[in-house]
Amino acid sequence: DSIVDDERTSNTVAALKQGILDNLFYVLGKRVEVSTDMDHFMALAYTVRDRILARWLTTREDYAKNNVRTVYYLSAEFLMGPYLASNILNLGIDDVIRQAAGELDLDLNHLIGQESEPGLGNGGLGRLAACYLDSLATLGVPAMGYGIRYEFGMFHQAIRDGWQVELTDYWLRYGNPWEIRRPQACVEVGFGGHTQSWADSFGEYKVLWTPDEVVKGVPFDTPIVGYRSGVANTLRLWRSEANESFYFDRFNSGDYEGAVGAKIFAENISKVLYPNDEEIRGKELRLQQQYFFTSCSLQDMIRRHETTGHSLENFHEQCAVQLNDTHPSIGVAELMRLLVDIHGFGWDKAWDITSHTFNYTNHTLLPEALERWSLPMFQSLLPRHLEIIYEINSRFLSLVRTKFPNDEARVARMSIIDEHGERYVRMAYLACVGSGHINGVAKLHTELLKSDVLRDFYELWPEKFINVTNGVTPRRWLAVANPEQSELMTSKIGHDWIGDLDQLSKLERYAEDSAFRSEWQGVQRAVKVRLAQYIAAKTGISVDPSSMFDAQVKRIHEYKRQHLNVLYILTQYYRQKKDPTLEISPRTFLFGGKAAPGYFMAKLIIKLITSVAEVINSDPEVNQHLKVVFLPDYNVTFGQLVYPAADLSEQISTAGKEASGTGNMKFAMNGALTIGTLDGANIEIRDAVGHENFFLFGLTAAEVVARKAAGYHPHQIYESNGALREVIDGIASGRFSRGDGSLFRPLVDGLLNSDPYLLFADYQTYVDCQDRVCKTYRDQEAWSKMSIYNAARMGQFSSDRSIRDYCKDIWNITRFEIGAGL
Ligand code: 26Y
Repeated sequence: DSIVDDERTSNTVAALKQGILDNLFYVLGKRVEVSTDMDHFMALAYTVRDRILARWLTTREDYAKNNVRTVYYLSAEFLMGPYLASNILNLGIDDVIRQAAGELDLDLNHLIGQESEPGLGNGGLGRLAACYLDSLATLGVPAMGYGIRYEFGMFHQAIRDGWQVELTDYWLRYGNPWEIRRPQACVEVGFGGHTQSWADSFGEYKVLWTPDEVVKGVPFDTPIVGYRSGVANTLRLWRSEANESFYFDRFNSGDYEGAVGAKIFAENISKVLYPNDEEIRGKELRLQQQYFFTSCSLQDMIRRHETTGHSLENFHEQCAVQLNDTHPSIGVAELMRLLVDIHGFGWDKAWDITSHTFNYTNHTLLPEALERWSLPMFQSLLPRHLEIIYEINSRFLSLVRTKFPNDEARVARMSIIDEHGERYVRMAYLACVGSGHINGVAKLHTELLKSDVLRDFYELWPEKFINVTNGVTPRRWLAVANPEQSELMTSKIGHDWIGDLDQLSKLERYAEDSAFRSEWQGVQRAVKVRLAQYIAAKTGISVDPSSMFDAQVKRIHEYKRQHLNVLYILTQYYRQKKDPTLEISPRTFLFGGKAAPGYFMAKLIIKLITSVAEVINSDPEVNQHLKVVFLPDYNVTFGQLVYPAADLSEQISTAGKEASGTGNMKFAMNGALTIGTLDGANIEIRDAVGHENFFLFGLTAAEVVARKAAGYHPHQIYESNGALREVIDGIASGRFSRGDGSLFRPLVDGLLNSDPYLLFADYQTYVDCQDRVCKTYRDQEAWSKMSIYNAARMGQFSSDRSIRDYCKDIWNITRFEIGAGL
């Protein structure tokens, strides 16, 4: 195999050992005697990267040679997680690496633990992008991810006095061994300024945009290795830097403040990830970030397209651009600008290319998460783009008028410019108008897009709408995260499931095999012991691995209802206090997740969890049965520990609010049972694993709407439900806040007076369902059976399936031959 077999990078144990030692000396400049764990991690990471480079370059050459249509995945977030273990698995060099490390007296697992993850995303949306890159490379799809190389990623969360405290994430502190800076491929991006228009000598309307600021985008490339596919695609992240000529011009003319200001402006753009999900704040810097990386990426695509000898007229035939939510949707206007202003296309031709290039994935139904930018801000930052958007809008609204005559209300509803009050640009509408396909991320979500959020667009263009249910990569979330379960599965059905998750169905017959079930239980136990040790080390809390591990890990949000979980915990607590002889099955409630720094209620929910934990964990009357743990700083790395160890997965959002969820899939694949509502992908998971293997409760999305329409009165539920009243009164009394009755007042009052996420409406069915969970868990044989059926039936939730769907239904990519034979 020519691509890996030169002496320096062969995969023999001897060559790997030599590689580690060479990298330690020549790259890190350290002698073995004084090297640290971090040095060893770095040396190993470079040694693995050395094994990636040949196939990375070969992949690129193969794509160029074969003239392939390429997918460009534009995302403001890529939550990649640590690379080392995943790269080792995907390269298929686990055994030799482990041996080479061992012979150098290095513990591979310990080295893997040294890597600090690039937290360049908030949660679900960013992690989905990462899973999709893994699947694209695994399937050999010509693809590239484009995003921002934030200097500071998602903040680290500490818990002090029960409250969340945010700490800076300086993930680049020790350097990043996976990336390569490519200064020769840098591009320029303008901001602000003004436009001038004139008619040229042919009478054509021309526009010149003169920006106030020009910044440089410098690409940093990271290889994305496919699972045993021989392919390595690229994740290209842009860093903003000062443009030297701009800087020196001002400096030389004595404008020192201007020079320094320009430098600060430029360097600020890729400085930090906004830690808000699902709630927009019209911050100018955020729009700068979005335009910056989108413009860099489109310019880069055009350059690549032209250097491979293609005419820009065929751009849309060679390039499929996927918009990961509206964050890169300014790209629609930017591609028009590039084609019309820079490359001299007429409007109609440019629009034909643009509208056949983009596709838009929507990830949310929450109205507060739909991005809008105020016109004055947009105008001052992107004056030319606003003109273009007006033109797009005016042509679009003519179409609406033709299709729906005499319906000006509809025209106003659909306008890309929201004329109400302070006037805004509606980015989701720009994305819809500029895209060939619009997709939701689970069946219910797509249906709700069509009937609700994007209903007018569905009525205009029904053929644009399509569902692609999310998926997650079984490489990271099973093979890497859960080696114990993976080995057991492989011992029965071989290892093909890693690249073809439908193979897991071969495990079904083992559900009825009691010998296999006891092996399954042994594995689960071992994984739980591993997590218990970690919890003890991190928090000092000792948890019992034979108790049920009940986990809710995800961003803290009212719609996700972590506080509903707390209401159940307190219900159990009161039951136990009243009757200490009550036999309740021991449970460990695990929480993890970050709150957006400005989201007061989410922070108060964290404080509620930690306050309840303090009381319960220190009460000897209950702490034999109940433990509550809030694990600080939940991230991908920690997810890899918790998904495998959970017995029960909490997916309890208000129906109609969670677009899909992906944690639900990671848990179920790892054999956890789900307690959940009919929301997002829960519905499809339940259908796949069998209704009898899923704990369902709660109102449906339609019932939620009806209930609110009929007038919802949470206070009445409180009055009539004694157990709920006791819990709410307990929280309000200060019993869990050292006597401070005012602390949780905002939370309690919010529930009593409005309860927008219907916790009270779902409370009793949730408690009843939890009681069924307890009863089932007491029968370990029955539980294991259900657990095995869950794992065995999760094939369709592999991101490989999602990516095949995108290829077939959206990107029109049918060829997967690149690299497949390598
Ligand atoms: C506009 C800005 C504030 C913003 C930033 C991040 C808005 C939204 C987000 C992130 C959204 C997100 O993570 N959504 C989640 O996407 C997952 C992948 O599709 C879904 O599984 C999940 O239900 C959805 O909440």
